[in-house]
Amino acid sequence: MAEPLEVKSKRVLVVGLGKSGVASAQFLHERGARVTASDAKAEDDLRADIRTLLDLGVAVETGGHGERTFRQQDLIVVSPGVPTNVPQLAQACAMGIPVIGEIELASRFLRGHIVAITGSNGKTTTTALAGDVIAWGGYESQVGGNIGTPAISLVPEATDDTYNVLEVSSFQLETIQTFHPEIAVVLNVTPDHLDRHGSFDHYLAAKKRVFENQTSSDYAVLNADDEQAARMGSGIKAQVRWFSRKKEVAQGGFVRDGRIIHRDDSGEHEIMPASEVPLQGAHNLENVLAAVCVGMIIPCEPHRIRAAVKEFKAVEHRLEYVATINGVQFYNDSKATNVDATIKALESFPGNIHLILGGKDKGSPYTVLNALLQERAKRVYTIGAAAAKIEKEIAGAADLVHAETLDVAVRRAFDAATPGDIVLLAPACASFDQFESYEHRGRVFKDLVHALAEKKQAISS
Ligand code: UMA
Repeated sequence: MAEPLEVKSKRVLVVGLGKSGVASAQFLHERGARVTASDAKAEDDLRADIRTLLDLGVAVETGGHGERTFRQQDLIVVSPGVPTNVPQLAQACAMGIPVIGEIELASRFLRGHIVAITGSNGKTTTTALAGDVIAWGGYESQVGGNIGTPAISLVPEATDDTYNVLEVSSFQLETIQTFHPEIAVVLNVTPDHLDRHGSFDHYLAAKKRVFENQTSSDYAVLNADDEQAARMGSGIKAQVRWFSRKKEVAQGGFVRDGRIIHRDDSGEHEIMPASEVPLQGAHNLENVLAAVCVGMIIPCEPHRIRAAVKEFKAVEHRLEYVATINGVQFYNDSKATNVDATIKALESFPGNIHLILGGKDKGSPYTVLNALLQERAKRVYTIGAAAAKIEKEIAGAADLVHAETLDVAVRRAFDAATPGDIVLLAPACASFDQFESYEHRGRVFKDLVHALAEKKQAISS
């Protein structure tokens, strides 16, 4: 466990009042800190979220970040969605005021072990699965971080024996100091969040920070099939376990003759037939291999790892099956918030795909989708602010329908689809132009599909 942080009677500013900020402010207040919170949004837009804080007597600044508010602090805790180059924050940093992220704050107080899982795609599924593997293995485990439950909210339940399995994003890794996972997993790194990080190199550098406080008694679990993840194996202190779905690795998880095998100093262990993996897509086999490596490091017995994987259900909004209407299958992959995730979603189906694309652009090119669109997509329906850019970049690769909204996209896709077709929401964009979050977008999609199913049923009965 990292050196605890003394916050009692300290002036602490929490920046950003989403889930992370509200949970951090509450936690810090309970620990005796003199908490102020600041958010760029107007009070009316935050009212529901900050009620608890106001009831506790936390000072809340809304509608912008005051320069003076930032100056008068002993510590600043920043939410992942707040860029570190916000001028008030940069100025506070220059004045020597410590600025840490919520994940760093949590790690100072979390008892037990930390398993950190990062990557551009698959981290939510792998985090949930690794949490299950550890629990099936007979250990206490809890899951949080970028997956949706702020890590700071895990503190009350954690004991010295708990495995805290944290999904960590590049945003969260940007503001760590002593964050020290015993096991750090990097699944893959492909362009994402370039609007925030400025360049792929900066994004990659943030991801790499997951290893920076590890020692030779810790583990790094890396994808040997991913160019960037594979490169991370050199120059880190931790012991490396590899995983690959394409080749055998000396230490780690791989597939041989359709069976998942793990090899380490203790020898080879067969975990399970790959056909038992209940998740769609080659990328999910990688996620399973990563979770197997985590399980074997801890160590969990192979038959228990097998049981955990077999019982695992797809995470909501991650290539989630929604319904079949008149022979047309609907899948919700709202969590595909970048181009690479959309590629993985397209690769999961052999063809006849009606793809819904669009939302808030994140600066990566959509042209990389073109070969797969040509091969597998019947039609693309564009929505949201990025629609024009997408239409320009994928022109000629698939039939295009400018749908504008999700509602129109679902209806137009269903009208055009024939039995055996797939309607896939895998938008390659953030959701914030038309929705509160990717979860909100996914729920709206599912509601639209269920409403369509009810309507069709009413007509046919
Ligand atoms: N805000 C400011 N000033 C700014 C910018 C934002 O005050 O300059 C305020 C906003 O007005 C808003 C608040 O900050 O009120 C939002 O903070 P936040 O975006 O950090 O939101 P949280 O609800 O705390 O959610 C965060 C993660 N969000 C982001 O990283 C953008 C959630 O990941 C995470 O689940 C949650 O903490 C719990 O750990 C979401 C995400 O999209 C799912 N993550 C990205 C991804 O997966 O690609 C990284």
